[in-house]
Amino acid sequence: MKIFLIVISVCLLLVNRPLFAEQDSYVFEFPEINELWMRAAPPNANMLAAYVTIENNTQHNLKLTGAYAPDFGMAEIHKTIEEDGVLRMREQHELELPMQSSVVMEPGGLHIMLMMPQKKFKIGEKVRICLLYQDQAGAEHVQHLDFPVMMK
Ligand SMILES: [Cu+2]
Repeated sequence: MKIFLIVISVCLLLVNRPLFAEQDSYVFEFPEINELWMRAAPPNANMLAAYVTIENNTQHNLKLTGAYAPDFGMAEIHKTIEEDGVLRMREQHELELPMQSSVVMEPGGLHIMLMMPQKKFKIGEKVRICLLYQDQAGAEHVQHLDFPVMMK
């Protein structure tokens, strides 16, 4: 009888473990990435721009908090805004990316501004750009992406 009870409790432990794990753990998922490209520029250009569509198809709210590109001295998320007929660029330190929403970066609007290139880029080549996110718990997540250099 004693052994039988032990067997039952061991079975319950085995059955319960994955159930508890599923309830307690939070699995981070990156948003879906589409339409990513970096605009080809003359070899002497010291500022380049990259564009991407970020779709948060997950069930968690996210924030886009920045970008990092190893081939550049600086990378920032910018928004082009027209003020009194003048186009200005504003750094976006935090872009809300609520669940089931998307952020579209395209020429004339949001973009990844890449400054101080450390090398020259050819059309067709790929450039590593990493996007930085913050989840609801405040944890940082880095998404490593390769942007093709294109002339559009
Ligand atoms: Cu800019």
